[in-house]
Amino acid sequence: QDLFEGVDFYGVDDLLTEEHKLIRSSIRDFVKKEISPYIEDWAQKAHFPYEIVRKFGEVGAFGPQIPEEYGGGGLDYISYGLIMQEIERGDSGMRSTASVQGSLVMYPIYKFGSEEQKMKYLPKLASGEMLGCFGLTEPDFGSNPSGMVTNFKDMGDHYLLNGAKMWISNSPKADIAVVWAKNEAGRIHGLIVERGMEGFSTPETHGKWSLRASATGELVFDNVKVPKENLLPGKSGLGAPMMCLDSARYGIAWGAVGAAMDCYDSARRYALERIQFDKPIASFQLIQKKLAEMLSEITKAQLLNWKLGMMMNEGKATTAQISLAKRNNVAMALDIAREARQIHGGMGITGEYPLMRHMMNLESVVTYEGTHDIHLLILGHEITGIPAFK
Ligand code: TGC
Ligand code: FAD
Repeated sequence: QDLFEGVDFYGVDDLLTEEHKLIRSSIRDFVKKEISPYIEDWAQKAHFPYEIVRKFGEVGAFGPQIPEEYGGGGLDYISYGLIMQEIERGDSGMRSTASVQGSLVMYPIYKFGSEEQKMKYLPKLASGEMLGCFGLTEPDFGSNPSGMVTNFKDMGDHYLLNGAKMWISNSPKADIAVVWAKNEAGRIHGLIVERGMEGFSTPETHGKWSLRASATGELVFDNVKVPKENLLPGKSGLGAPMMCLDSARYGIAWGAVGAAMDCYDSARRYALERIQFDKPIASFQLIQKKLAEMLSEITKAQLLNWKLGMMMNEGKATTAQISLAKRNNVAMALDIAREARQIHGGMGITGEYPLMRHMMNLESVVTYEGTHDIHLLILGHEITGIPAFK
């Protein structure tokens, strides 16, 4: 049974509105009912539960920050963060499905798309009638996306797209892909590629030890004819996908706190119940130290998220501020998952408890959307004015 009630040592709830709390409790209930009872089984079997897509649509998990006129939730960034936090409390792979759809597929169509593109895709993506994915990373260009070789040529009445993307969340099941590719002049543009276009395939990536309940795959383009109206007209250059990443990284900063809370909550309960040397292990100082440090780090991360969310609401948050939160909170969650796993002793390696699953998931989260070290370099750039990437 899922007994989770949230972690709030500093009364961070006082900073939330009644609407924020209602949204959080509806997503928390959704996770308890639709994700927690099944997630271990899905993860053990490396099964992506496709039916969750419609359910996420119904509960408002897709594009909560997109205006209502396009089917989104019309909510603020604190609400968006809370939704990501609650879903990732259930599982990082489930949060991936939701955050890719909202921040990496709906956001670029909303921000850079034509009115026709917005009306055609956004309501269906919001409701879960359609699933999308985001293709930036390539086999030879991960941290350095500006080197991408996927390209399109202007053939007069259409574009001809060639290349391949790798490590793409949702790709094996996606109806559309927002793909970043270079034109003949080497300028990066976004294109909407639809399943069924000739020469477009999405082979699944198997054998992952992480995000096992999320479907990951490639995007392969072999002379794909893309209609001209599928180019996102609003922005070109690397800045366009990077703006999407700002929004998604923000959601991850909140999501990671959800995973950390779940590990802490499980460790606290287990430590109080598990007897060794005739006492609950919670009575030993070393266990108390672990729990106290977990609570301290979660509390700091909650405050960081809330302030960052307020800056996002005002449109003032910078890429470096988002990097700081993504980097800090994911590393914090990974450390807590490892410590919580130890508190559970041997039981911690089983699917009876969520620790090992969170821990393995977070190894992806600390890598995708910019690795831990790339975010450090983004901060280094901000501090010194000197980019150290190349
Ligand atoms: P750099 O020279 O710094 O910038 C190139 C151009 O882009 C502009 N720009 C931004 N614009 C708006 N917002 C941002 N956040 C921006 N960041 C950069 C910049 O101003 C410049 O514009 P212009 O007009 O001067 O040309 O670029 P660089 O090539 O040196 O690379 C910088 C670096 C390393 C920081 C960046 O490329 C990076 O962040 N790399 C990490 C790649 C990454 O995060 N990939 C994520 C792939 S998607 C994913 O992982 C989804 S997982 C989802 C899930 O399952 O939940
Ligand atoms: P590399 O860039 O090869 O990095 C390898 C190592 O080198 C890292 O430790 C890195 O920090 C380090 N490194 C690289 N450059 C430097 C430098 N200049 N200085 C110091 N160290 C450096 N991408 C998408 O486009 N869409 C998705 O939906 C998506 N989903 C994903 C899902 C999963 C499960 C995973 C694992 C990845 C996903 N990604 C996705 C890709 C992800 O964004 C990349 O894996 C990530 O950006 C890192 O790229 P890479 O794996 O090629 O590693």
